[in-house]
Amino acid sequence: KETDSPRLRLAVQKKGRLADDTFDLLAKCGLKVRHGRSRLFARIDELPIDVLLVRDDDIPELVASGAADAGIVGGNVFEEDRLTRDGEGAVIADALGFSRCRLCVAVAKGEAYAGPAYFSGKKVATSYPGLLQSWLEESGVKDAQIVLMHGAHEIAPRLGLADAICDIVSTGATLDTNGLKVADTIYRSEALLIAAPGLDVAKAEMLGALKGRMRGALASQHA
Ligand code: PRT
Ligand code: ZN
Repeated sequence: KETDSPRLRLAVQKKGRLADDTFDLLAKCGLKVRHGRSRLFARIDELPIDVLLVRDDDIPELVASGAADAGIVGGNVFEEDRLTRDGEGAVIADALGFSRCRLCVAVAKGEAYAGPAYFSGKKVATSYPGLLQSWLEESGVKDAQIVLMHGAHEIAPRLGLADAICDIVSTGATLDTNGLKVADTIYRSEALLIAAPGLDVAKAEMLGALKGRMRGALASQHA
């Protein structure tokens, strides 16, 4: 029976910036995502794939744990998970080239910024403590304080919560409106196809087929 044949479970963002690009890519691959009654699952008929619709932040853990076999997630979210997790994480199957953005440290426009040493003794608000910490360490800054925030970082300096922020920048408009400027880029992000560690042969083959279609779709797009 059909129910016995294995299907690949792919975790994608349900709604948001990444979701739009992800559904576009699947469509260009000739894959129609058929939404059923469930708000959590959708189905692809052209390939044996079930789509799990979730918050982007949950994708690395779902894939690392094997609850999903694969996922599409921003490099920023994947890398932050990798730097802050205990135990084995998901692995990168491919870089997809869309949803590009930068993770930047930003300071007030009036500040003179000459390099990472600026952050010595400063407070930096972010929801990326792992990526920020590792950049500070690589840059030799030992006494900066990381203030964990889950949104609206750009107002932290005005509120006196922090001296600087570390957040995703795309056009730079958000920083500009809040009187901030990019000091340094600490990570360049694009969407990644990630996979559970130790996929069995059947699922690895399905993932390979999906990856092949994605490569084809992305190549014809850039041709
Ligand atoms: O609900 P859920 O948790 O799933 O979504 P989310 O709100 O956490 O994420 P979402 O949909 O905003 O972003 C998903 C992914 O898109 C991110 O993890 C990045 O990989 C990528 N991406 C690309 C961005 C941006 N561009 C972006 N501009 N993510 C966030 N932003 C935000 C940024 O945080 C800042 O507030 O946009 C603002 C800056 O944009 P500019 O254009 O003003 O510079
Ligand atoms: Zn999120």
